[in-house]
Amino acid sequence: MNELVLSVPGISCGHCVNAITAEVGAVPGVTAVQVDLACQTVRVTGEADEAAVRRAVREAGYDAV
Ligand SMILES: [Cu+2]
Repeated sequence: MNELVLSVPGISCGHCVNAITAEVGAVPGVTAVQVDLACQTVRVTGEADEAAVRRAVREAGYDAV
């Protein structure tokens, strides 16, 4: 992957943004994480394994659609 955009309906506040940014940012190969609170999307840039990114979102407590 170079860029992956996930829809994560559970994002509702700055805490969610911080939690997801921290978990996904820790995935090997991820170079940037942008969480859009208004659109409830997570844009991930880098050469990371998509399954690992999705797992990180889950570990943060959210479900990617
Ligand atoms: Cu929140």
